[in-house]
Amino acid sequence: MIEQAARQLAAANHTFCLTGAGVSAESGVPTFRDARTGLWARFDPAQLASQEGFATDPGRVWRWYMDRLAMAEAAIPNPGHRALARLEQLLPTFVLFTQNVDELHERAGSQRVYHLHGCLARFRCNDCGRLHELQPQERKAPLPPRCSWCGGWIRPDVVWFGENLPPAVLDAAWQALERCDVMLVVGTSGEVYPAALFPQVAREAGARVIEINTQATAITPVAHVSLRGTSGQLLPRLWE
Ligand code: BJW
Ligand code: ZN
Repeated sequence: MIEQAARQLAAANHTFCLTGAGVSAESGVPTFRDARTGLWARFDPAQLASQEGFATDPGRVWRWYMDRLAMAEAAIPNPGHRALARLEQLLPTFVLFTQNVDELHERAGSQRVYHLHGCLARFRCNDCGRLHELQPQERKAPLPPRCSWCGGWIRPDVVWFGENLPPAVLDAAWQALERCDVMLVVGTSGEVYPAALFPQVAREAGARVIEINTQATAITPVAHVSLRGTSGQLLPRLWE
């Protein structure tokens, strides 16, 4: 199975890779939907990852994200991240679309990375949208800082439920989906839209869909090949 996947990748003209939280699990960054260790097993997404939750208690949302940012910054890219950076070097038309907000792909050396759900370490005003650089002490404050332009709350530049994905990133994704002949889907449950639609769209446009995950997911029925195991173990074997 893995040899077949490796052959398909080696022969691909355009490879679209979609990653999710599972890729960072081996770096110690928790996933969202793991029944025991996932963030949503311990925290309520409606309170923390929505405009309503932020309006209700901006301090709670801010502190939760700043704790996660500190964890992400302390994490180290794992062999799965490094393998994807290597694949990008080997395959000139490889593009990576990630749902992850931790930037471990970039820290592993990936350069063609599109962030579908934003980045934890970037900050913008919730009202006027302007980007802000923060001082270290502002991150540790119990409440989010205020925007120097309009006075609105500053928030991490991530995409909450009910919010649109960055239009330029989504446009790039739809275009790449039309072109790709191999899609590699790694470490995502395929529960969150619109990213969850990508494998089906690619397949309908003629791509081979290869899934890497420790378990079956909503993507599995759409995949031509499903490889079971961790991304850190399987991804480095894709060009052997
Ligand atoms: C391993 C492993 C190892 C573990 N190796 N594998 C159509 C139908 C129904 C609903 C909607 C729809 N269109 C839009 C919606 C609403 C909503 C949605 O999708 N809801 C569903 C949950 C039903 N979507 C939105 O609101 C999106 N916006 C949007 O569409 O705007 C237009 C619109 C609005 C309203 C209505 C209609 C249209 C925005 C979605 C934003 C998602 N945000 C979050 C939080 C980001 C900030 C933060 O980090 O806090 O993004 S939610 C969370 O889920 C996070 C993730 O990026 C995302 C996906 O999770 P992921 O990466 O798949 O992680 P897990 O935990 O689910 O899975 C991990 C996988 O790894 C598992 O399979 C494991 O087995 C595996 N694994 N270890 C390999 N070592
Ligand atoms: Zn502002």
